[in-house]
Amino acid sequence: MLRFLTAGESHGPELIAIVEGVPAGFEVDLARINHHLARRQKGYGRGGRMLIEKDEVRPVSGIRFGRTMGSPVTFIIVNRDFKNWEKRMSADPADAGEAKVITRPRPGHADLAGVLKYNLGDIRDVLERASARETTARVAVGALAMELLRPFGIDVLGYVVRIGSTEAKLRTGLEIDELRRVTEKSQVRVADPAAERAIIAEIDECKKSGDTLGGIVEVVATGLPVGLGSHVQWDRKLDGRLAHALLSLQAAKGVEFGAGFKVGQIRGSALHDEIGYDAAARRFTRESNNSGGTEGGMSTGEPLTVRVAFKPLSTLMQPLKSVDTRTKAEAVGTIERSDVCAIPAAAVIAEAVVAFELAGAFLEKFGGDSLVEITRNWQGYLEQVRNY
Ligand code: EPS
Repeated sequence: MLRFLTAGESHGPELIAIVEGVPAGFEVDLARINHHLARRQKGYGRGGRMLIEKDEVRPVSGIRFGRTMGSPVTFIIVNRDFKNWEKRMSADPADAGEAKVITRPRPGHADLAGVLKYNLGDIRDVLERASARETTARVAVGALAMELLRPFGIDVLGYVVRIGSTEAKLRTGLEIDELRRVTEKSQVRVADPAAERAIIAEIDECKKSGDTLGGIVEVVATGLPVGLGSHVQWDRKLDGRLAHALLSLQAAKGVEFGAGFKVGQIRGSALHDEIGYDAAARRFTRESNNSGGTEGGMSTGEPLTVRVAFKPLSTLMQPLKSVDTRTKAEAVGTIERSDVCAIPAAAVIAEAVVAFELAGAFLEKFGGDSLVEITRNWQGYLEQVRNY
């Protein structure tokens, strides 16, 4: 079973991820992993923090001479900003007087529920871990998962389809490589230059007025074999697992596959993806992909398409009404340095999360402890499906 934990506070010394269940013999290119971390740092609308950080993994276990050994893989990522927070984030009780206690919770943030649940006096004890800084570790884990999917020709890409009031045209029909090339060049990860201009203007407007913007990202995965996940038990359904993982992302509020929420308004005759057979390729085909690549909780073999809606960031420079938790007097939410819009980064993060869940489902299907063993199982299954 592939699983991971992350640890670390936003302004603490380091972020850590431990990934367990990684089979042996897979090539891991740290430059590729760091490339994904750099992608996550980009995007129009970020605040000052991204000028301080330069995220890179330091591998401390599980990889030797560029290959996995079968043991847990641990990555450490340094928070460069920690040098500005050493006293305020110190583990030493002698430094307790250095911190300014935060008592004005931001509507929309983990602040209020967190201090009540954990019985904490200082909101910082909650916000440090609730922060989306944690997604750096998740991108490192997802990038490792991509290394596990790579030998099997599975490719995963995230991009932006909406920010605020602007919807980006999708340019359907683009191959994933071309979509990658186009969205990678965009400052907001869209494949639509007109939408990009409108989005940048809206971000600028929000920055001026102290507001924030949410949006929707889409992740597509190609090269999946039919049959990842299973219909037989609720917690083995691939779409269910993906939705769980994606909704665990900071600020994520909705997930949809394929035609998504529109399925409720389209007739069955128009919605379901009719089945054909390509005798030369010995494979079943589909005339559409409204399912988003899953039926019955299993991959269909068509591209997986999933979208995630993220709410606008809850740190507002024009703060909303709140209450001081100590005095119970009316107040406004705390102002912290933050971003106006982090949706371009969210596309990279959602992509990583999807990659991890797919790698987990792939390893469950084709099980084994080494690349050689898994490859044999995978090839045998593909042949079985072709001969069906
Ligand atoms: C975040 C607030 C900002 C963001 C941060 C997430 O950080 P800071 O308070 O240090 O300015 O930059 O995101 C990251 C640090 C990151 O690496 O993405 C928040 O409150 O969630």
